Amino acid sequence: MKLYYLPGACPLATQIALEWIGQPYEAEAVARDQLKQPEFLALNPVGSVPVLVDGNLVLTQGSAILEYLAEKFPEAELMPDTIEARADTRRWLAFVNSDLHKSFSLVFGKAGFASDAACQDQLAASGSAKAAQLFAIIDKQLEGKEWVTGVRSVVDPYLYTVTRWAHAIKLDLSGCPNLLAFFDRMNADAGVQAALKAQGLQ
Ligand SMILES: N[C@@H](CCC(=O)N[C@@H](CS)C(=O)NCC(=O)O)C(=O)O
Repeated sequence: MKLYYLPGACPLATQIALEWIGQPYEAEAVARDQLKQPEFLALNPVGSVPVLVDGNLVLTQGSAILEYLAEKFPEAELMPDTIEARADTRRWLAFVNSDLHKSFSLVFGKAGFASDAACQDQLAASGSAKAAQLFAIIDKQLEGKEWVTGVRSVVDPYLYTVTRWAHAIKLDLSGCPNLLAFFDRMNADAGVQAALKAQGLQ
């Protein structure tokens, strides 16, 4: 298995999951300017990471990759057994992937949505405000829980990754004590530390 990533971007979630799974894999950093070059576009026509290559399978979209890994390696217990618990896990995965991650796209990818500097600032401000609202929701969900759904799952590395972004843009998370405690626990996790080290982030 081979993971293509940009250091600290959303494939960090995939790499943490791979570390938790504990099977051999390779990881290759892709330079940002390579993402839109023909060689990489042949892997992912969108020109974004993560991309996971496993034998003949070339898989894109972080949430699909996380679910694939959880299904391929059930012994890692990153997806629960019952249909209801799996649905709940997918719901929080979608929340992080489609809602939280997307609000950061307005911050980090603002130049892709507007050319005017004032519009870009407005987009970044709206994205940050939306992220803050969404973090407050997931903070409530984490109340009394070690993991987002109550048990460790593919959601946790993704939430950790976007919370790193929140810290990077100095988003005020002081009203989210459960999220901050979750972030500290994840920082202390051996798999998280291994993934950070592999991506040159510590
Ligand atoms: N919908 C995709 C989005 C992936 C995505 O936004 N990747 C970012 C990094 S977090 C990226 O590659 N950005 C570089 C670019 O789009 O040029 C997914 O969930 O995997």
